[in-house]
Amino acid sequence: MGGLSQTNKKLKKLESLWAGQETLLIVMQDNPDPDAIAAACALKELANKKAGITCRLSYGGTIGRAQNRELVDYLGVNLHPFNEIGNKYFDLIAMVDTQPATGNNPLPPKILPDIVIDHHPLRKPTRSVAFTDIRKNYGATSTIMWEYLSAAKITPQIPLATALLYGIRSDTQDLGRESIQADIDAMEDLYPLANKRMLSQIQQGRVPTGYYQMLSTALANTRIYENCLICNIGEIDNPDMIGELADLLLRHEQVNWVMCYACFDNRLLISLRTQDKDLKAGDVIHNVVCRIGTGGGHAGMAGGQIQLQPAKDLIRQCTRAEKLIRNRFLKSLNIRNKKGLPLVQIPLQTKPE
Ligand SMILES: [Mn+2]
Repeated sequence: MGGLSQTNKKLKKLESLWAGQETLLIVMQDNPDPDAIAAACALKELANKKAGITCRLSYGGTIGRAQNRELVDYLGVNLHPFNEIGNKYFDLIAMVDTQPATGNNPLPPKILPDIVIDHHPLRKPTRSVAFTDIRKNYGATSTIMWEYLSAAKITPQIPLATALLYGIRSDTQDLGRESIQADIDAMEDLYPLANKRMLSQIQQGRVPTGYYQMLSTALANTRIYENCLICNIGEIDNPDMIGELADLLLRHEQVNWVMCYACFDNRLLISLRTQDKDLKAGDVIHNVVCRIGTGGGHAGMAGGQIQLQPAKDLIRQCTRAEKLIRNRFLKSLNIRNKKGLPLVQIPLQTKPE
């Protein structure tokens, strides 16, 4: 079925679901990325314009990455931490770019949302949701949301168009990974509506010294095992960096697989990236976190998390979990050499002239 005719049908269903309702909570994943932020804003626009529904956008974790903060500022949208806003006072709950009980969003697993729109593979609990639109071949949820706006004949304002374009570009790495014709079409439609200068300003978001310190530590803690890299970032205050580093490391010319992990907020967070055509990152992450955490993802990228017990010795727990995920990861890829080599030599400090 073509994207737009499917979207038209879905839109009708959505309109009957939210008819007569007044408030909608839109839940994003923890540490929402540009795709999640743009998709949530687009759903808000749709619910506002088509049904006069008041929406609140909510997330877990932080808005850490400079580009994402820049994007939120530009959109002028209020994003509410879930622990401050809760879900009690809303007629409806929607989820975008994530699904119930995945472990990467703040909605308690007992609470089922009414609407789920996502491009990750369908999860079991999602089947019980009243309205779902899961298109796992799409490169971005922003592409799906752009189709909804088109079907509803809503032309987004410049900031929203810019955000949707950015959402698609960053989730597909400029169509370089896991994208389909629908993503290309959406980008072509959005391009004339977007503020290109603003887009490049957002992408070049300024960063503090700590960013380079983190990068330096992470590179020093990266080991190469045949065609795969494992990077231990250590403790971080900005979880978006895990995916950003994984993308950077996957550019290594000999590397097909990357696993990056870091400790954040009493959790061990993991990002996988691959160019492997035979084995999916989403399947490998399930092996890696089996029985100790949660995870999911696409063919080329996946993420997982392991909850640690804050009261107990965190460093020991972390070290044990790290060893386990490293071994499981290498085993999944049939890599026997468990020692690996440092990716880079740390140079001796040079004295100033
Ligand atoms: Mn996405």
